[in-house]
Amino acid sequence: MAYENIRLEKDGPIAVLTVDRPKALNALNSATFHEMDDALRSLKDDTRALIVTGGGDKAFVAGADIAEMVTITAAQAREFSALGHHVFQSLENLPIPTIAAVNGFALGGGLELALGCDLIYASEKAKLGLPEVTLGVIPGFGGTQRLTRLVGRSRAKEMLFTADRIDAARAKEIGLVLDVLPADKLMEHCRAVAAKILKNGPLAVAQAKRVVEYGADQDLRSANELERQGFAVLFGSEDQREGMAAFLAKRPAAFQGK
Ligand code: CO8
Repeated sequence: MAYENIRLEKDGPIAVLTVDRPKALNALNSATFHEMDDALRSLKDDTRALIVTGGGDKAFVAGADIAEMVTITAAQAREFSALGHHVFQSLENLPIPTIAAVNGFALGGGLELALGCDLIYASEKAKLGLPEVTLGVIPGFGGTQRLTRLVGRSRAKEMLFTADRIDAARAKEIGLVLDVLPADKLMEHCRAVAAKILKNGPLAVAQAKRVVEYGADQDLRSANELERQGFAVLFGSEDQREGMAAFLAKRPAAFQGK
């Protein structure tokens, strides 16, 4: 599939998905979602980390495309919402670490996109918010739920009700972004984090992601059971033998992802 609204670039084991409609501040229309869906499906086993960012120098993603939504019916809104949910859920389900490099405005659907990633880093220029109530709607791509799980109900409600755009420093303060970088260092930082993760056992990283994600929705006992299973499964892998043998031999591990 040829892409008109996104770019997918490979840099060794790291892929970078850029939402690239700078004239509309990278707003997410249906075509963009379909391209993102295709891009996520196209990732092969040799991609071991994904960075998501926005094209141009102003926005990560300024939301769902308001021009596309202005006249849609409730049924079409349900469809559009389902499409966004599907794509962000696919992102969350990837067995590799995903990193949002929030390089500018991350509003509405843009913040929801970042929330679908495992780790969120922001540039000093970033502004984050959920302005949907100013448009007479609410987030429709998982934002009400993922933001609440990340920062707690009270802060999430504050952002949802006030529609305030917060800066990156404030977003870090409330636990929404992990770190704030100068604009020209953001991608470098995200690549460095990805590279650090890539040194570790890929099956172990995937299990860690899986048990955190699935466990977060469960009671502690069930979640701990998931951890026990994930832990045990890894003892059937060559990576576990290699990781522990390398430690004892005082050499770096050479993980194969097997
Ligand atoms: N959708 C469509 N076009 C957009 C969007 C958007 N979300 N954001 C910006 N644009 C366009 C502008 O219309 C403008 O186009 P043009 O040059 O043709 O007039 C261009 O991008 C540049 O934008 P501005 O001139 O407004 O740039 P400023 O620097 O003055 O302002 C802002 C930047 C503050 C980011 C401003 O553009 C803005 O407020 N954008 C809208 C932000 C917003 O409200 N986002 C939330 C949208 S709703 C949503 O994301 C979730 C809905 C839930 C989905 C449910 C499914 C049914």
